[in-house]
Amino acid sequence: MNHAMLRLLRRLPTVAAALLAVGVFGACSAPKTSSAPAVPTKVTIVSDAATIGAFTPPSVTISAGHTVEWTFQDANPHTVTADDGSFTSPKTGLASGKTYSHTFGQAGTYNYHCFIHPQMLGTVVVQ
Ligand SMILES: [Cu+2]
Repeated sequence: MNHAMLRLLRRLPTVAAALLAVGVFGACSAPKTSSAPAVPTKVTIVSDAATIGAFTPPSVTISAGHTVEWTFQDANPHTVTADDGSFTSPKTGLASGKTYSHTFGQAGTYNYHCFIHPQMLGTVVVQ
């Protein structure tokens, strides 16, 4: 074994310890957002004699950064359209079996409606 290689071998424990320290520190300082994504909050869109359709439940409360998933369960097409236009499912409408999801990054109260049936109303409260 030559002299240079011997020197390297002597330094290996130091190098390994340094790498380990970086690894442990990195794991501890990892942002909490890297954990598995939260299960989306579900809203179902069903037929309703009074309004032609309904969001069930009409109001949900979630934490900022979380997602609401709407499931269309009516043969008639509906939309999920923010009153302020900040999000919408396709305005031609989605019907039974389709889903639409939106992730809310900012706290606030988001009122939405069905573009086809304006009397269908819902609210997402983001805390
Ligand atoms: Cu509708």
